[in-house]
Amino acid sequence: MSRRPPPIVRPAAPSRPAPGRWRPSVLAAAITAGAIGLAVLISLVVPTGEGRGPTGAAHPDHGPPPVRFDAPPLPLPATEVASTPPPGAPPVGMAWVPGGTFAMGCDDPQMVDARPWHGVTVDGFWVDRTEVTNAEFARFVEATGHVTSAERALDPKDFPGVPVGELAPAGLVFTPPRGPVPLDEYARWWRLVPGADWRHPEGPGTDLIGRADHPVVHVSWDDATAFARWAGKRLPTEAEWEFAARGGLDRKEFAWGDDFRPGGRWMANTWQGDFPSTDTAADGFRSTAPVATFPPNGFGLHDLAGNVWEWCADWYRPGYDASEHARDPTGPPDSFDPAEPRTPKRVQRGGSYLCSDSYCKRYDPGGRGKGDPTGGSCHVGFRCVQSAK
Ligand SMILES: [Ca+2]
Repeated sequence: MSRRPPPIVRPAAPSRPAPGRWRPSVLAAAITAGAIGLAVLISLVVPTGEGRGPTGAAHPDHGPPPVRFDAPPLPLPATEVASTPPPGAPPVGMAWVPGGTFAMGCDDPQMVDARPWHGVTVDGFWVDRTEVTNAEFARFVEATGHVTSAERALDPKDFPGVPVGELAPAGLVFTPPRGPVPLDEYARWWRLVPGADWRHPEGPGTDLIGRADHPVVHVSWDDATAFARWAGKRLPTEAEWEFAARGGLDRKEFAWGDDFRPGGRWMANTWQGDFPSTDTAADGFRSTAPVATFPPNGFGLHDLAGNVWEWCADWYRPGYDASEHARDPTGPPDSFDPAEPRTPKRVQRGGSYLCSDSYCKRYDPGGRGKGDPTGGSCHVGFRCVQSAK
């Protein structure tokens, strides 16, 4: 039984800034400079426009979030998986999650945005057993001609005076430094690489050979929702995602229980070694792993922890309102990220192959990530759900 030392939990990795919301000279500089990368981008860029809420209305200049952090939490219900039978034969690649009541969130003092525990009830739903793969995404692109966010050049109209060549499509690629670096300096390991996209995960010259069954990456929330519509599905709500991830267990540390490596077995594709310089890949994978390589959880679902972050439908706001028992919650009406107040964010869940207990332990079932809906990176993907009919 291996229990690890208390983790240091840091913010989830950023995603590519949204076209049209960033000062072009800095974006251009970041693209041109390459290795200077994201921290420069984050520290210097000034949003040039307001974000948009789900209705398309201008996003307000955010004040404090409406979440009542000081509200006394209600008594937590015991996790109870409903006995609702599946409404029919399972759609291809999907599993039935019968719904039920559970404790959502966590009490980890280092994951403030995922607190507190609160009672939630969800109805039954179908969910993809695995993350959407490159092969599945390729079928979608072939059928629809969809061009992903990372494959689109920034519109010169939004960036007058910037050479067109500097508005090239680009994706964020993890590039490990040669040795230890300060863990608050994203630029040391993230590069905005022109030409990096879902077909070229590490940039020009890379491809998907041998990776058909790996999760698709460099997909934005917009790309994921487009895929879901095409497939007759939708993205999970955050509550659905977490209920599915917990696999019927009650407040366990991991999607499979409280032991990170039961019987010495690796249960997820995460990072081993010193982040961000040395991944020993003791679990067998230094980047993405084929989906379903690791054991399923109690609902028969794979990779709810690690491999790639997964987009959820909800807008992101830190914390939860624990003052009432929510039923099939769909999240807050709009977004607020204190770290980037002017950039609306959608929720990501599950952590990735870059998550390490020495840096970011957000592969816990209650851990939360966030991202600009028009952005993506080399470790963000998704899975879909389908409502019961
Ligand atoms: Ca790994």
